[in-house]
Amino acid sequence: MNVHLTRSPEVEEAAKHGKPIVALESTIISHGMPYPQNVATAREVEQIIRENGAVPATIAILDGKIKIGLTDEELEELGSRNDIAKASRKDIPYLVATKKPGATTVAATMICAELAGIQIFVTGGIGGVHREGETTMDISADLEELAHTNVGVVCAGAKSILDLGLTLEYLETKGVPVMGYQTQTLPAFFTRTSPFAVHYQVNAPSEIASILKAKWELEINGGAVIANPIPEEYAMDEQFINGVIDSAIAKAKSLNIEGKDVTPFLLDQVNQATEGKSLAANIQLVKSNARLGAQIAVHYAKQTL
Ligand code: PSU
Ligand code: MN
Repeated sequence: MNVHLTRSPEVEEAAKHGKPIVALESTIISHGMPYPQNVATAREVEQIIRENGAVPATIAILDGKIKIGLTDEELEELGSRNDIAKASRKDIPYLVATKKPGATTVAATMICAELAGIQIFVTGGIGGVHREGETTMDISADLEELAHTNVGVVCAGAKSILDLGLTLEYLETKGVPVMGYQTQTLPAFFTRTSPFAVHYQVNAPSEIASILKAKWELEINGGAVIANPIPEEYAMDEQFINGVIDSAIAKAKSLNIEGKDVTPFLLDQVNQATEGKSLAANIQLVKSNARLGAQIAVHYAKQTL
């Protein structure tokens, strides 16, 4: 193991016995959801992964170490403190060396998962090309990470705070397969559909595991997006949520919000404007992703035996 990594006792035990492990990010906890729902959700998501036969490894940077798996106290700390850095690829060395706390984004979690030998990672939504990204150059580091780090990312698509069309174009250019779980259209996080098609429809966790295995056996480096639509009963009204998102983007623009603050600002605005309705949807889609991610990890581990 890399000297900068430490595994929680649960993850250590799982690794020793070759049990399937699922990585979880922590920016969603510190910057994606309000306290205390963030911590409660993180715990419930971990439990769903256990119930589905895998071991959860929530990843964060604490005390100069990349933690692969967090204790209950560490989860609480991460969720309740408001001085936790949002850690993407560029931030990992600084946070490790200065021993400052950081919550890992999709990009950073992929890096840490790969270092820890974990192939499957569950989150809510990935970052992407922001609207007007062609002029602002605001393109999430998540996309570049997907281009070269060997981790499968289970998500509910991407929020329409992004330009979903440009995001798909970018992923296609970088050779990142975008698979729709039992769907042909790219889900848009709060809603099950968007105007865009995924590259492939996949219908079973075992099928997804085989595709990932084939990719990496072929030494085609990079990640893959497994897009799992939010369960029907929790999906939000498309017009309503898109209206809220449009206002949030306008507000971000008028306040000159830039760089890494854009995404957390928009997420917070959307949460506030929907009075918790979007938070409830967010929580449910992450749980649904956890179920699917654990099932994929179980099949992946079987196929590598
Ligand atoms: N999108 C969401 N929820 C989130 C994020 C994105 O719907 O919590 C977080 C993830 O951690 C993602 C990061 O990796 O924001 C992307 O930030 P940026 O756009 O600054 O790269
Ligand atoms: Mn950005």
